[in-house]
Amino acid sequence: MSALGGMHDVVAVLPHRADDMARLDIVSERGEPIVTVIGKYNHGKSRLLNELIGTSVFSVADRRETVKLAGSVHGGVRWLDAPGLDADVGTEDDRYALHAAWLHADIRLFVHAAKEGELDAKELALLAELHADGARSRRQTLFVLSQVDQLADDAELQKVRDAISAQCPDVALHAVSSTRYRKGVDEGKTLMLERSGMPSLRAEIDTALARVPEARAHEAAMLSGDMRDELARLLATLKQSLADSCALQRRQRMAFDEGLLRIIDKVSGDIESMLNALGVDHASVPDGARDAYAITAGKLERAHIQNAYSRACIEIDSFLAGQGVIGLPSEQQTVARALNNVMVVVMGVSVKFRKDLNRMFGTQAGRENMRREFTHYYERSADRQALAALIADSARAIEASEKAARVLDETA
Ligand SMILES: Nc1nc2c(ncn2[C@@H]2O[C@H](COP(=O)(O)OP(=O)(O)O)[C@@H](O)[C@H]2O)c(=O)[nH]1
Ligand SMILES: [Mg+2]
Repeated sequence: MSALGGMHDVVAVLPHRADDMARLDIVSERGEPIVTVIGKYNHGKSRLLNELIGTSVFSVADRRETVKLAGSVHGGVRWLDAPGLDADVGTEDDRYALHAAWLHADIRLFVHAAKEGELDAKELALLAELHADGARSRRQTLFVLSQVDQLADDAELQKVRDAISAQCPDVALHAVSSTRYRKGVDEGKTLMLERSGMPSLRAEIDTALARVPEARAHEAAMLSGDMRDELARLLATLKQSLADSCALQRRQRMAFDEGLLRIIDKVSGDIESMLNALGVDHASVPDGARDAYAITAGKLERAHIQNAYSRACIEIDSFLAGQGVIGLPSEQQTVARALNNVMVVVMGVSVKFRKDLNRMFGTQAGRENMRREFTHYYERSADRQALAALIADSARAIEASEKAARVLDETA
């Protein structure tokens, strides 16, 4: 059961914080403190846990045995047996279990068998990582030098201690032998029991356990504080970019509105002067059959009007093209490509009569209609739509981040 509602809301916004959220969830649950063994396989991890608990819960073998993360609660502590840390046998399951061990542990028992002597590169790297994490999270790591009965004598043990201390100077080594401990318990040999190192390791673990509540509180505050800071920075960035996009959207629209008014006024003015210069209206006088091949006054005027109209359309069209209104929105397009043109849709293909030009350019209603229609297509153009989508995305991201921030605020 998760202690944190809305964990997904945070991970959705900060995906790289999934582990931190999982850890925050664990420390917020206020379950038993968790002690986990970590180290290479066959170094006596499972057996160590069994002896610490006092019963054989975890399977011990010379083979590589512990694959899954196994856990057991004893004396108010959850003990976790992690799979061995071995590069050559690292399956997907192992990595998952190791990862889980890392996430769950409040106290890490780093186990290294004495007979192996020095730490190898992989162990050193892990130990360094554990200590770096400990400095940040206050999670504790105890170094257990295991199976010390396998060394010939105390001088041998001292050699191993010296070698490891040279590798990691600030680390306290807890030398133990599970075999000696078992023998001491079974045969009632107090000295053997003391020499197993297990009672003093157990005392160290108890001291560390006493510090877990304080460490968890620190870790919870640190994790939620870090993530809230990160969210606050993210929100500031998102809000700034939303504000920038909205300002750009307004600026573009103002420039378009101004430009469109100017061009409509200009072409309307040109057409008005052209119409004023014309004399008698010949265009509306229909041509008779005998005029089929003659140049009539009516034909001339119609050609004149069509010319003026085309010029006006070209001027408006080039303004629109400069504003990114290139063609019709995709859902409005037809198979006839020549018709996929905003000018054609708004203005029609041809105009032959003075009254048509007047209706379009000479009246307030006609000019208002052009303004409304062209503005509509401007807002439907690709660039404007992309900007609107960007704004919608930013708004959604801000909403999601604010939701995540509320979840984290509840943990504070
Ligand atoms: N001599 C000796 N053998 C041990 C000791 N602890 C564990 N072993 C043996 O080492 C082998 C591996 O132990 P295990 O706990 O399964 O190691 P793990 O793979 O790290 O979990 C087993 O055969 C254990 O019986 C110890 O303190 N002394
Ligand atoms: Mg094991």
